[in-house]
Amino acid sequence: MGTVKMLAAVAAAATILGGGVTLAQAADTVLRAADTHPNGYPTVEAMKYMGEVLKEKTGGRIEVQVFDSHQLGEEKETIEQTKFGVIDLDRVSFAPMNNIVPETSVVCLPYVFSSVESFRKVMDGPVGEEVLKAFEPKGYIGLAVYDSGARSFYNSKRPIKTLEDMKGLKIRVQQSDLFLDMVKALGANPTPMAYGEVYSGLQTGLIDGAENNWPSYESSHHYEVAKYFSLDQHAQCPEVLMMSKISYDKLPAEDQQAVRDAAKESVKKMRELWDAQEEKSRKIVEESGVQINDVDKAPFQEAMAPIYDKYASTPELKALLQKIRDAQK
Ligand code: GTR
Repeated sequence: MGTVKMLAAVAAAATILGGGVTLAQAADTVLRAADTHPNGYPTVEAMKYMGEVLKEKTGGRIEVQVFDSHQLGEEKETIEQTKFGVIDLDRVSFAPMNNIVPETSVVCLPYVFSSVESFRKVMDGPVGEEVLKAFEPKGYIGLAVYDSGARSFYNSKRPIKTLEDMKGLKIRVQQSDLFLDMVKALGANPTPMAYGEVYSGLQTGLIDGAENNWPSYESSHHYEVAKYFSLDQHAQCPEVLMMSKISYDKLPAEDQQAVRDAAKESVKKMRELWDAQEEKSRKIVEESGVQINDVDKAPFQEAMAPIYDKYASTPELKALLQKIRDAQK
């Protein structure tokens, strides 16, 4: 077999074996993209879509190769690797960026958005742009904000109806001081842990519960080992699609713009996928016998209110919080 033919065969085999992975033959640049979620999850699909748009915009010169299911590491690790240009594109939650980009904490503050509509309205406007821009001095290009619904608590012990029910529960949180403080303020014991370790943590009783949205609760199978889901919806902490500044700076200006445009175009796609997935995941969870309850949110909101001062501490962050509030009026 000639070298070219052999390469083609290898590429074809890799395409089959790698699931969603496509190997570019003609592309000059292949951007390596990381996501913790499995193939088919809205964020993964949105990133693949972004790759298709980008390929089209650059006449096939740039492709995106998506590594799903935390193949490239847990979020904390991919964030570090992205900083050094080992990973080009990274899709992570705002939460593990909270300690790096303080503006993201303001967006993740408890009950800062009154609804999904107001979240979308705010993030589509100047506030969204301001927050994405804040990634840059830290070594990342913030390309797009993706939906992530609302996060609620779930656990293996009891339904959470009042603050009293939170007392003493060991709750896994993302690696974020804000989330640590939120859980503390509610009287529970926060345990920071990587996403990939939560299932076994729940199973072995190392933790009693965690918090997340419907699609993550379902796709991670946490609902099989933590059967009480309490709809307190404490945070609408979104996802970010970001690029390594090192990788970005290597591209000519025209391609940089194409990356930005492709990412922006994927937001609409992500929302369609998200809305459908939320419904689907909720149904799967409901049918599995999970006990779901509503929560009177007022006492939760009140208990967490003091956190606002800590995370909207500087005049700039206070101003950002005010803009988020004003944009919802
Ligand atoms: C999900 C988010 C993931 C990850 C996960 C977690 O909602 O999409 O990127 O951050 O939460 O709780 O670690």
